[in-house]
Amino acid sequence: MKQTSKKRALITGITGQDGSYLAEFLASKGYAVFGMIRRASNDPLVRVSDLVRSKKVTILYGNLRDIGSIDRVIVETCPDEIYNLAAQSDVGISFKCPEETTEVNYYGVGRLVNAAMKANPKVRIYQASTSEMFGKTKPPQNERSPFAPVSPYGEAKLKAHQDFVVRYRDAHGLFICSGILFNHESPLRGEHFVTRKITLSMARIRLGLQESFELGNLDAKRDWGYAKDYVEMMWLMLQQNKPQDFVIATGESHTVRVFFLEAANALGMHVSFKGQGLKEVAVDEDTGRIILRINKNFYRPLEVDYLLGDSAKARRALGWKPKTKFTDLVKIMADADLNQVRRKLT
Ligand code: NAP
Ligand code: G4F
Repeated sequence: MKQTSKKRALITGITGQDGSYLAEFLASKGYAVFGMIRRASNDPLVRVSDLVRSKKVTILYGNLRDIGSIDRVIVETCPDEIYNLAAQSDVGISFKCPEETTEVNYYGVGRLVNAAMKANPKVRIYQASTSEMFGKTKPPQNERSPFAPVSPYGEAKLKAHQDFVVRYRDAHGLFICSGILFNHESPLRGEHFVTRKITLSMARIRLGLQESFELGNLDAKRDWGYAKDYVEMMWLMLQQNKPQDFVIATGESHTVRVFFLEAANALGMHVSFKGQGLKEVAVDEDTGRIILRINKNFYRPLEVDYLLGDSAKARRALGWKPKTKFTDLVKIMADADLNQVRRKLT
């Protein structure tokens, strides 16, 4: 039962990068914030421990694979707004675990949306859609671009967008929006995503704790923004008069190679590339050591080569402007990892 007049927001995926930034943002807006988490064998609350301790966020157990748990979470929280950020969000892993990916990223969305609509037809829902849905579509990509996903992750997210966002909005008048977000990163990014893998490994190499690390395709291009800048857009989409989908991106794209070079620069390291293909390496010019090798196991069976978002619609309708430039984003991440690794040393 509702006990306060505060607006109530339910966030699935609150333990993830975006969930933790969004929880902080909504708490600062005066929302009663509820986070759904799944059972884990170790503490899943590291990113939101301060918010939980200060009672700005209430945690409930639930899993997008389990309809009973979703029903219970919705009945117990009576949300005015739901932010569905929970997902198997790793594109590479989606090739290895396609069933789980479809189960959570497609059927899970259906379970949540149906349960939410049954409890409150006026609920407003944000669905975390993705630029991965564009796949092989030529850049720049915007809301009118065709979708051509190449990964099980992209396919599941696209089906969820078509079946539970677009169709439910048309057929049931549900207030549901897809944020088609391009890659966004931060010091809270999972350590297996390429940007964080680079900044963390390079920080460890810089402090002499690691000799080298391995990457896959250095030539894929991504439109990388700062996660902290992006969560406000999720909220803004649900404050509009009409539910609509929006592309959120910086409009700048860089290769993985450039991200690596920029991270080296941010850490005061001088590096150069030598060799070609799988034999290519990066050398630390100050020590002469190889610090990066290519490993074909980090290549994907199918790659999205070039993502570059056109968020003119969001700029117009939501006043969206990315605040953090690419070089500043890399510096924020590199500095945070250097400090974190140093703290662990003392
Ligand atoms: P993330 O850090 O990987 O977080 C994913 C969250 O989903 C975690 O809290 C995870 O819980 C939870 N989760 C996974 N399976 C679940 C299940 N079966 N039931 C309940 N919760 C489950 O991802 P993120 O980067 O914050 O991204 C948030 C959302 O935006 C995701 O849907 C992602 O696909 C989408 N997206 C992200 C980007 C990006 O660049 N970051 C771009 C476009 C779209 P555990 O902590 O227990 O694993
Ligand atoms: O950091 P990534 O794993 O991100 P990816 O695949 O673009 O997916 C992220 O962004 C999507 C939005 O477009 C989200 F929907 C999704 O949830 C996720 O947040 O890989 C980026 C690029 C890829 O081209 C990959 O092949 O980096 C390349 N890469 C090269 N070496 C690597 C590696 N990626 C990872 N994870 N690890 C490597 O060693």
